[in-house]
Amino acid sequence: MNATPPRVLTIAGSDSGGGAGIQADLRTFFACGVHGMTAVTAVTVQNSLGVSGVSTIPPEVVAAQIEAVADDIGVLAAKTGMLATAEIIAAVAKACDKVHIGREGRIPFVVDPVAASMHGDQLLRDDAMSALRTELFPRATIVTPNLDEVRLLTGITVRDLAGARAAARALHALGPQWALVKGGHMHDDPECVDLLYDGETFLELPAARVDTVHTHGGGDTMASSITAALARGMDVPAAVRFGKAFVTRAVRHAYPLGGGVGPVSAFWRLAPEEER
Ligand code: PXL
Repeated sequence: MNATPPRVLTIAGSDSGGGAGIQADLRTFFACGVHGMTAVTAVTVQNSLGVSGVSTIPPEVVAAQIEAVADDIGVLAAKTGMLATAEIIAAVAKACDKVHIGREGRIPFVVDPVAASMHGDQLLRDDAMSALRTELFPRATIVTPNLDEVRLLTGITVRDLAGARAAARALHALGPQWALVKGGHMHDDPECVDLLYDGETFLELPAARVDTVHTHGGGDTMASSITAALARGMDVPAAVRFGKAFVTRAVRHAYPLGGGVGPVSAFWRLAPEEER
């Protein structure tokens, strides 16, 4: 018999264009050699030009997906993406407690507080941001906001490393074990410095900025590669270094798609060594 690979769960929305969301997560899980499972929260009608419709899944169906896979298959690490509504967030929090996902239950839990697409399409209702803060952040092993999400969550506009440190402190105070402030949206900075904080120590993770507009699904790819690494038993700093290296290569291999913004590409992992 073949060995069962590590099993991971994404709780997120579908992107019909295949660039971000559940589709990016599954591609990343595949490239990382882990078995990906899904609890779908919403179906977006989407192409490379943007989102033209959203249909949310009933909260009890989201919870049932989480419980079904956890009870039978088992989950070694989980992540969240687009959660859409406060009702879905409440159902996710309850289901995760039931199956021991999250810091109390000890199954690593990556909370990526997805608020909007790159085009500015809203993926989380206004009233749901506070539910994310109060219901999911205290359960998270790590939260992974970009700078737009940092501003919505904390009110802090990050312009430099000192601002990123203040934001990391404010995020950590909301209850996660670790906060990762991603610097990718600081567009005039030639480096994309991410800042990782556990309440005591700041770890700076720089990477050269890649000149491309095709970064759709970048945040999802980073959070899902961190999740895969945690499922493989890495500690949080090692998993974040792995995720940062994974997404940097994925941005370097991003490709055009349709008439708008193309996705980052987990395909780099399939390329010959010299082309990575
Ligand atoms: O990249 C964030 C994201 C997450 N989930 C879904 C999305 C997007 C961005 O467009 O569509 C479903």
